[in-house]
Amino acid sequence: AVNKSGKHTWDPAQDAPARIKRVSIEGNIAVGKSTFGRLLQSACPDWEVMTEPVSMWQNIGTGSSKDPHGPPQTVSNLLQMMYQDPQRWSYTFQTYACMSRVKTQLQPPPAHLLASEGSPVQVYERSVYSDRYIFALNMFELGCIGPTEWAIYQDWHSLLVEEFGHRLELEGIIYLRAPPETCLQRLRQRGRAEEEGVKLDYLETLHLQHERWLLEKSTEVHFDKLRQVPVLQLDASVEFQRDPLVQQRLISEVKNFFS
Ligand code: TTP
Repeated sequence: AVNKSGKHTWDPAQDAPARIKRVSIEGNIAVGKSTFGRLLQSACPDWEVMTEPVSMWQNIGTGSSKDPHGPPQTVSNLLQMMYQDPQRWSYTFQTYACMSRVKTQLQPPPAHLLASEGSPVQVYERSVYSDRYIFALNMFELGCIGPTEWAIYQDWHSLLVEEFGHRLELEGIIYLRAPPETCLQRLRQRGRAEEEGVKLDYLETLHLQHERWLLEKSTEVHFDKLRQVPVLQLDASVEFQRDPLVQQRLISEVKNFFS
């Protein structure tokens, strides 16, 4: 919508102005999605990167803090629970992770993007689609999400995507691609406590899920529009965190792809 002064405004019942592109960064655990998001954010003033709410999954408040006679407020670390007992907690984890993504993807674009005269882009770390076609599918194939849970997950996921329709759609995907061995090295370097037990074979299965979804365009992907979203594949096996030349090359690949 455009108000009297000619500025673009956000009507939550409507789609974001069509000229704001929505792009997600996808790739294996620890490949460097957050680092790359920060690079994009600083190199492109018209790009707004929405970070992934990992800390929300690590700190879920349980019990009531409002009722003085109620149980004391405690905090659950769902990420840790999922890694410690995947059979018990994977379905719950994916439900919560997906819900937090829907909330993020439905947020209005920030004012500076609405006001931008250039080609604004809203960027997400992962999406409701990787929730389903990477993690939940993987956990189902590993037997950590049971057939009944999987049927229910797919049912409500399809309902959400159909109901929120174009507000969850993406105009592009950046696929940060690196060998699982490189991701394991980066994962060990960052030392997130919950991930201590992650083994190479788990990263290998996640790598294959990314390849099936993003490169082979697997028929598992049920949304036709999603299968047509352009995918920019970037070589993230090179060290890009500290090398400004590599950073520049990657950023210009992204700018060219989305210009
Ligand atoms: P990632 O989404 O891969 O985030 P990251 O911080 O590892 O990414 P990067 O280093 O590339 O910036 O996963 C965060 C943690 O949550 C990781 O341990 C994997 C786990 N996870 C799941 O188990 N299921 C999910 O659906 C998601 C999104 C994450």
